Amino acid sequence: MTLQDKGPGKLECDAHFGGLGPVPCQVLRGVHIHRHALDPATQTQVVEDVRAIAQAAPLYSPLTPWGKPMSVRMTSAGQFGWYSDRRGYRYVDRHPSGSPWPAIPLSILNVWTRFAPDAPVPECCLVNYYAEGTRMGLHQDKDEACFDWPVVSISLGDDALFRVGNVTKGGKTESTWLQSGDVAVLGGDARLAYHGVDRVKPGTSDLLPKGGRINLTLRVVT
Ligand SMILES: O=C(O)CCC(=O)C(=O)O
Repeated sequence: MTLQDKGPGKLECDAHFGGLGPVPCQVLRGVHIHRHALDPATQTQVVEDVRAIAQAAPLYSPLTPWGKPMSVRMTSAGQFGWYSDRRGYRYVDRHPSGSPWPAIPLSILNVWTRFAPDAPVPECCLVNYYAEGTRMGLHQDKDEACFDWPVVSISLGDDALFRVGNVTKGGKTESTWLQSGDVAVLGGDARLAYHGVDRVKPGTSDLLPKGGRINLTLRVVT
């Protein structure tokens, strides 16, 4: 992988993943954003598989530890699901209904293998559904036991304004629009970077018939 400095905030890399040829990549405060990494057919397949996940493990609105429902609705696939309520953020091995989480579909595991080829198999695929008007505040992904492995984040549907800060709270932040098919990798020095989604722009993709945005984050948990 070669990195090229194309001016402030414009570090670019030219990465070859899984023999599929170079993927244009922007590096934003250490987060590698692979533009248009998933072709339309793959995006359609992943959405179909996410639908099956949501049928087995319906979306719900987790409560923050302060008792406020999150605007983004969530569910998970894999051995563990990310969960939050008044007891705090954590991973749990069951959906709130009491059922185990469904397995992570192959179409999604393939994205992990392509962008995190050296990492163990992910144990959680968190599914975030952003309806119009929803957002996710700046936060770190730090509920995992080990930060050696990246978080691989897949965007599907409407564009989202993705904000990245620092590995400590506060300071300067920068944002970029994520589009359907983009894959962001938070790894290395950016594994614990604060990040969030300011807003979703309605009507910018026709992938999801009812609009909105799906984000999938794949993580090694234990
Ligand atoms: O929706 C996104 O692009 C980011 C999701 C996220 O930050 C998370 O699930 O921790």
